[in-house]
Amino acid sequence: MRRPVRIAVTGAAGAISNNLLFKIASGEMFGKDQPVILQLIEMPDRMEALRGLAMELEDCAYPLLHTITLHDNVEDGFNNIHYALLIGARPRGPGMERSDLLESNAEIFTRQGKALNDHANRDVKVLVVGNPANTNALIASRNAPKLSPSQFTALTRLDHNRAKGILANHTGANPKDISRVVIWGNHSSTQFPDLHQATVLDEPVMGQIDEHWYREVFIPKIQTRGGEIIAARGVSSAASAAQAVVDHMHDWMLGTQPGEIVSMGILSDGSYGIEKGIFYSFPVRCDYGRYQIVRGLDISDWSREMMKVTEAELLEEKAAVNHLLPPETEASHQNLSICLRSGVTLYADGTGPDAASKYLTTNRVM
Ligand code: NAX
Repeated sequence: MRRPVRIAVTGAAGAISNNLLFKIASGEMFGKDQPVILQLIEMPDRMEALRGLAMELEDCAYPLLHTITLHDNVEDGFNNIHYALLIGARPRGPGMERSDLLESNAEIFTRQGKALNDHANRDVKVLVVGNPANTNALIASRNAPKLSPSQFTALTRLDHNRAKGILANHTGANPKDISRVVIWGNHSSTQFPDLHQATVLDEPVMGQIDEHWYREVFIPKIQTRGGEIIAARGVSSAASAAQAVVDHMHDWMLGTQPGEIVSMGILSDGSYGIEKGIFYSFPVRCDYGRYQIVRGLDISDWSREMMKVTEAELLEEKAAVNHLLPPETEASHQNLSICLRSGVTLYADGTGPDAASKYLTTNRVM
């Protein structure tokens, strides 16, 4: 049996977490041989609800659930963690402007970035879920000078999974037979769900769907799916978001399927002409806790325009919080090279300068 890993979850008594924690404790995220310690963090007034949730987790008698600890502050909650799932965020209230939302979350994620820097394991891997997820990830990362920006990611896997699920429904295929879907950009309605390299049973998707349906129905549907769910349910996506968190972390640590691409919000290194220094969703492959941007995908002029629209929104978000970003981490966020993040550059067909070299194949030592 492996040594347990420490996983911190913020917003732990919230709706996403209510669905997520049971999946983590049952081994769905990191495998059936990986014990977990859950360090659950909530606002002080939600601690009683959190205690109830912890009792339920205990009552499931999960063999892999080593310990649960409850915290009303991130400084304690992040102590020695290997993983941080940052779900809690300030929701948009009535009459609140977008810039107010960005600012109030900036406070939360500044504190969390600092707490990760000071209290987490040096190798901590961070997933930001709380919205605006991409810019919150940037704020946390910029406030953690001792950590590499490559340790921070933002969730766009829900959008990725939505694209697969809705395409499966449209084509009659099983989602498992759909590959190489890509979400570019922001987790917002400007995101670009790209099917140009997607396949169904190894055949290009674009040859099997109507271009008009793709542009006029599919893309807006993915972009506004979150709102559609709120309108129908009265509350936002929770179970599907929890599944996306599991998939994101699972693939990051245990690897993507051979030939598969997944979407992750990560610090742009300038790939595909996207401005450096923002957290942008790219096509990636993962292996043993590393991820590489899949390079060399064909981008048409139309796609490039779509990618630029969502890039522009992220640059605007960054500009709105720029005065809150510490200047001393500017350089590290402008100069993240692919090498630092991955060691190798992979191309769309799986080859690359280092294609012959083997990855590290030992189990990760915690
Ligand atoms: P809930 O309102 O059900 O739960 C949020 C919980 O976070 C609350 O219990 C609250 O007390 C807690 N919280 C707030 N600030 C905190 C802080 N500073 N420290 C610790 N806990 C804190 O929301 P839920 O439905 O769980 O959604 C959580 C976040 O995920 C929201 O920001 C939401 O917009 C975002 N989402 C992001 C998605 C993505 O794909 N990136 C998809 C799903 C979701 O919309």
